[in-house]
Amino acid sequence: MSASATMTSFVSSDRIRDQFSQAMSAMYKQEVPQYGTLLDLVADINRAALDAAPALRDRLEAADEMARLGVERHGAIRLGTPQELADMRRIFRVMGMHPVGYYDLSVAGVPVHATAFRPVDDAALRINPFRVFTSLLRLELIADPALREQAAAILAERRIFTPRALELTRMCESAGGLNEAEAAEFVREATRTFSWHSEATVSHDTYRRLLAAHRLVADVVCFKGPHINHLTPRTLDIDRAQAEMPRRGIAAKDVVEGPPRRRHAILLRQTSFKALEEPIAFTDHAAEGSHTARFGEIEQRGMALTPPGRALYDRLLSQVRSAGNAGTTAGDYADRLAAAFEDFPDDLETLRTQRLAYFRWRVADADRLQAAASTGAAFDLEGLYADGVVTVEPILYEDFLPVSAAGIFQSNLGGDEQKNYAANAAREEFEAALGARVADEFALYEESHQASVEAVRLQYQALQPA
Ligand code: OOG
Ligand code: NI
Repeated sequence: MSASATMTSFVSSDRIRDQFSQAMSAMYKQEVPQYGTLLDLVADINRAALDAAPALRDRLEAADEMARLGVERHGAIRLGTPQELADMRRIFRVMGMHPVGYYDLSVAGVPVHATAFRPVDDAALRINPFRVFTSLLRLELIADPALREQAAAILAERRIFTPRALELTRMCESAGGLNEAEAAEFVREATRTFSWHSEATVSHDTYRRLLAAHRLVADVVCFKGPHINHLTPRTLDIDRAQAEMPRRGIAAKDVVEGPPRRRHAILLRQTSFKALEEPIAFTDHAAEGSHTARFGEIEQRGMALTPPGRALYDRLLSQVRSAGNAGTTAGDYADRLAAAFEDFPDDLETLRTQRLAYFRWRVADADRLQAAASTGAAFDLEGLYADGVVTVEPILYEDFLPVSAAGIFQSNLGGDEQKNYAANAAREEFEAALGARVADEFALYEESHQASVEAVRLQYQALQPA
């Protein structure tokens, strides 16, 4: 068989990811029926938001976000060993998902560090932006050496991927793709890694000791695999979603994480419902227990910020949350948050000219572009913009926020324990375990911005007289 004949039979990684995200959603709906309620709620709110604001629909369509909105989700998993993380990267790569960003959660008292596996190029993001927030347990943060060793020994025994999932991954790596039947099988096999197991791999006593070290340690170490712990649809109005949850019998988290409500949304706002208490059987059958890990989350996405924009966001947020302030639980949190963010410009032109956010350029009026180019004048982007020939759209934020992630972890670990670890980011160890560097999110947004400028320039130049 010729190379090209083989090539044409490959399913694109974008389609495999799309199928995988749908399979995960179907599985989670079966496992956690409340997630299905959440999907209905978000679909209702998105429909109402679009009906109420035709301009919003136009803007989403112009930014190529309409088609992906209904399929858009993110999920989260927690891994136990460097080998699991390395294999996870290979499996996600089959689906066109690559590690972006490094998140140190130890600062927030959670003994993990993480990355987000997601598609990175604009075309792939348009098809299905499925992302998985992937944490790696940091056993070195467990204080008791005996318990630490026991946890490592338990993790060393488990195999979280099916042999066939790994075999199909190797086939994809060596051949350069998977055919239709292989891709379908790959999706089935990969999905199994993230399913729920109500039998723990340890005795009740071991579970209790690991739980005492940190609830998250028990969640990672005591099970056969990294059950998906939430899936998150994207809403166009998170405040309405937050208000609607209790009306549909869902116990919502107290506050929405992230920036306040604004005219022009920035970054990411998130809320969740409390983790379910699920019955667990232990190996010694000594006792029936329960475990709380799995929950549902809703997000609203806004524009990606540049490094100065992000620094401003971080400064304003920490001002609201710093010592001396009553933290997020106080009843006036939303008001204090809104007050602090009055210092963050909320009109697109200021955000653009002060370089606080990333924008994508596009031609607004092809006839006038032609007219401008035919004069032979040199390409002048700002001039064309001032004349309304080209326009900009904010670039959507595709990543996560460490402070918000910590809030999501905490509100779902059950109990109100607060462990304190010294802040110690260990990005190099994480990348060594991963077997790759994580991509820089800012570089990706900058690339997307530059590519849009280039595309407009090429269109202009093609219309210029020879
Ligand atoms: C991950 C929590 C972080 C988010 O959306 O920020 C997260 C976890 O609980 O494992 O999913
Ligand atoms: Ni999440």
